[in-house]
Amino acid sequence: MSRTTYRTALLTLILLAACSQTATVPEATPKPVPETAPDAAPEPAPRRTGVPIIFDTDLGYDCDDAGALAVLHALADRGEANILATMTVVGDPHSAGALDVINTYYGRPDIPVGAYQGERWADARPYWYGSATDFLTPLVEGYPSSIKHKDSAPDAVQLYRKLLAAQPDNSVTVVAVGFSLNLANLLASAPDALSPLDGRALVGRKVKRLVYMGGMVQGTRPDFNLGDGPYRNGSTARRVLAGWPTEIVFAGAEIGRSIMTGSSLQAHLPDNPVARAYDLYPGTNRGGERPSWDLTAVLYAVRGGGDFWRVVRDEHLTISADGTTRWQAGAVSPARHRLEQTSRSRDVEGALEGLLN
Ligand SMILES: [Ca+2]
Repeated sequence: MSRTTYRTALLTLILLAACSQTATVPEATPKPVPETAPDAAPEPAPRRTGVPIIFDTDLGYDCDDAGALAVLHALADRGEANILATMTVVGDPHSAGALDVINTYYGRPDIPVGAYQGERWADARPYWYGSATDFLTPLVEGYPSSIKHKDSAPDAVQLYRKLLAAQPDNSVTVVAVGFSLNLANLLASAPDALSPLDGRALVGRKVKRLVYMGGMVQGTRPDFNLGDGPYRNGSTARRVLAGWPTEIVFAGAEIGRSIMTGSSLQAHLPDNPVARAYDLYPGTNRGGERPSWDLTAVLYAVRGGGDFWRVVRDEHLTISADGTTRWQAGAVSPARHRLEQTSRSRDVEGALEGLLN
């Protein structure tokens, strides 16, 4: 028998045996169809990948904080960011609830929300545009969330300490897109049951980088996030600038100012609470857009500069007594860097709008 003939005969035998076995297997008994569909199997816990982020915001002063959180959720959906917590530094009682609304809408209702719980701000004072009540209350009352009032949210500093203590060393990126009070209070916090380290040592061990929306280049007026004013205190910003033990990368107001976003979100997803925030906020332009100050800080924190920005590493920041910021030649340690845009604003707009929709 030639080798080819032998192989053919062997294959034929194998096939016959297989057919024979198939013929002797009894027909499978069909499973009865349940009268009611069984509960869906529990979804496996989502894999937490991406840059671990703590988002610290003054949501209530502007709608771009809401847009920034939407961008962060979109990056988390893509596995690029892992949102450890969202913190508000705003004294308004509804700011924490609005954060919880947005986290819940994007399918992450379990993200911890911390709130500034220190001495009460004068809640009746006007905001930059309108009032926080006009802006935040419809979000909290119109959408599901487990937190409605800051009294049911943990203290921001306590939450920072608890979360940081549980993270790997040198791993966490803090993105601050509001005032500096939570960060200053964290640095000043004492060892406790959550961590044997004081705040500065805890940050130094666990935080990799702080990305701060603020620190405009050669400002001619007090910086909105780092200067003095209602609901904020420039002295806390100077304490953070001097005492924060890791690198800080600042995205000054000039970075997001000409990058306009928000209108497509309102057009495509009008029921989205972030679209509602842009609609309610009195400072949006006629097309429903707002500069992307906070959105750009989040995008840099997760993706780095990419084609959009370069990091200026040979300067350092000073904050004058009135909160005016200046960048001067000469690097310092720990590093205080700033972003400089290297691309067209519409390219960044396209990237952000692609994430928002
Ligand atoms: Ca902000």
